[in-house]
Amino acid sequence: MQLNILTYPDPRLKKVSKKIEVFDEHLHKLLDSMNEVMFSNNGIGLAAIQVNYPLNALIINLPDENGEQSPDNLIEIINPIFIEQNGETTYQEGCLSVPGFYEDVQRYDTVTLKYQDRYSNEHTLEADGLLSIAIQHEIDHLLGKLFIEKLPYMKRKKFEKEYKRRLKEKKHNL
Ligand code: QAP
Ligand code: CO
Repeated sequence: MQLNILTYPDPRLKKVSKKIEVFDEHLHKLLDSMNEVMFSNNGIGLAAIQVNYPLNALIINLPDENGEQSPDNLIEIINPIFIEQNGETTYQEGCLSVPGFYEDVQRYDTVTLKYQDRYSNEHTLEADGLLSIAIQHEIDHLLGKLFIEKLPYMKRKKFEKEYKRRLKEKKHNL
């Protein structure tokens, strides 16, 4: 399955993703292909909508203490719902759909969520640290939101100016 990553300002990134009802081979193929495209682009998190499938599915694969990603640490999250969100933290985030940009974003410190795996089995997960941030970032994608929308006004303005400048530069170089 050949997947391409949508990048800002693609309007398809603004769609609200739909609940997954069928846990079949098609879903498994999509998740496997998402994992491939995330890994080959040096990502640690990816939502299905970023590859043009507006479905409530996301994957996260955080590096270990040696900075290495392992298939053992892949988490596949389908139809997530937050059941608790506590505290406050700030982290410099990036996104495969906003390549080359990193900015501080404010999030909850810890989250608890319910979700399903690829076989439709239900799980509850309590997350803190980088996992908590990654989950919140990816669930925002399911709602059609990007991290740049959480920036304070002036930082957002600065981002838009710089991003447009880089897009023009890229086009010019084609
Ligand atoms: C979301 O982000 C996230 O700009 C996943 O040129 C963000 O995988 C999880 C990436 C913050 C936890 C904390 C970004 C790759 C990857 C780029 C990513 C780039 C190449 C971002
Ligand atoms: Co993202």
